[in-house]
Amino acid sequence: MDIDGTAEAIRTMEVRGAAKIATVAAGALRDLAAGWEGDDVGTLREELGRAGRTLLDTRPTAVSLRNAIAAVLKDMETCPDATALKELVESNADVFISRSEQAKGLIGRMCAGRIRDGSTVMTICNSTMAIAGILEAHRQGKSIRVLAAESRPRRQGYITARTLAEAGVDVTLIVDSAVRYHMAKTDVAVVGADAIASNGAVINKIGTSQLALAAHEARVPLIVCAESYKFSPLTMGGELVEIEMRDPAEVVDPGEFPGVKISNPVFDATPPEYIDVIVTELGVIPPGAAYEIIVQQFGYGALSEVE
Ligand code: RUB
Repeated sequence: MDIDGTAEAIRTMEVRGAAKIATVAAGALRDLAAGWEGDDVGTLREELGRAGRTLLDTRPTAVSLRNAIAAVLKDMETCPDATALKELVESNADVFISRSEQAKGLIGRMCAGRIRDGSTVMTICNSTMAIAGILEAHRQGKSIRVLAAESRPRRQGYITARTLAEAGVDVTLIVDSAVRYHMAKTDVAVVGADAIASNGAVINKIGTSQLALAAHEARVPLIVCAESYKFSPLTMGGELVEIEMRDPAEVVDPGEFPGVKISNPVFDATPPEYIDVIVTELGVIPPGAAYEIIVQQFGYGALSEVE
C-alpha cells in the first residue's frame, strides 16, 4: 500500500492496534524508498520526511507509530546518495518489522508462562501481544477460559473473542460494565498497551484502567504485554502521554441526541501501582523499570526525527 492508502487505513482504523499500525507504517515507508526512481538524495529525504508526517498525523498520539517512523527514518542524514538512502530505509524497516514479529513470539511465551493451567483470564480490546500470550498458553495444553471485554465504542473485543474461539479457546464475551462482576472469578488479567510512560503507567484502550482497578481490588494480577517500541521516550521528563479523542459519532449518532455533548476518549492511563508486570521482548519487568527500558532503547533525551 502507498503512503496515502496506508494513512487512510490507519485513520479509519481499518488497520488498528499499536503493533499493526507501527509495522504497516514501517512497511509503507520501506515501499516508498524501494520504489523511488529519482537520484537526488535530498528530494528522497524530503519525501520520506513528508511521508513520516502524513503517517503520524493519522493518529498523532500513537507512540508505537512515532517510534516506528523514527526507527525507519533514523540516520538518513548519513547517506551520501539516493541509493544508500533507499538501502538504509529498506533495511531499517525490515529490521523493525522482523523484530516486532520476533517480539510477539517471545512475549507470547513469557506471558503464557504466567498463565496457570485451569485459569480464567480476562482481557480487553484486541491486542496482538495479549492474544499471543493467551494462544500460547492454550497451545501448551493449558485448560483456560477467557473473558473478553467488548470494548465500546468500536467493540474490538469482538475480534478478540472470534480469534480465540476460532483457535479453540473457551471464550466468553462480556460487556465492559460487567468487568468488576466477573473479576471475582478471574485468576489473571492480560492486556496490551498502546504506550508506556517512563513511570510505568500503561496507556491502553479506554476501560483498561477500570479493569485494572477491579483487578487490584480483587487481588488479581495484571499482566501487560508490550514490545519495547511502545515505551515513550517523550515521557522521560515526566510528561504525560496525550490521550486520543475521536469522533463522537463512534459512540452514538449525535443527531439522535440533540443538545447532548458526547465525549470519546479512546485510551486511558493505568497507574503503575495497579500493574504487576510488563512482559516485553527484552524480559519481564516491573512497571518501575520502564524508565530503564526507555534509556536502553532510545538513549537519554531521545527525540523523534520526524519532529
Ligand atoms: C487498540 C488497543 C490495544 C493496543 C495493543 O486500540 O488498545 O490494546 O493497541 O495492541 P485501537 P497490540 O483499536 O484504538 O487501535 O498488542 O496489537 O499492539
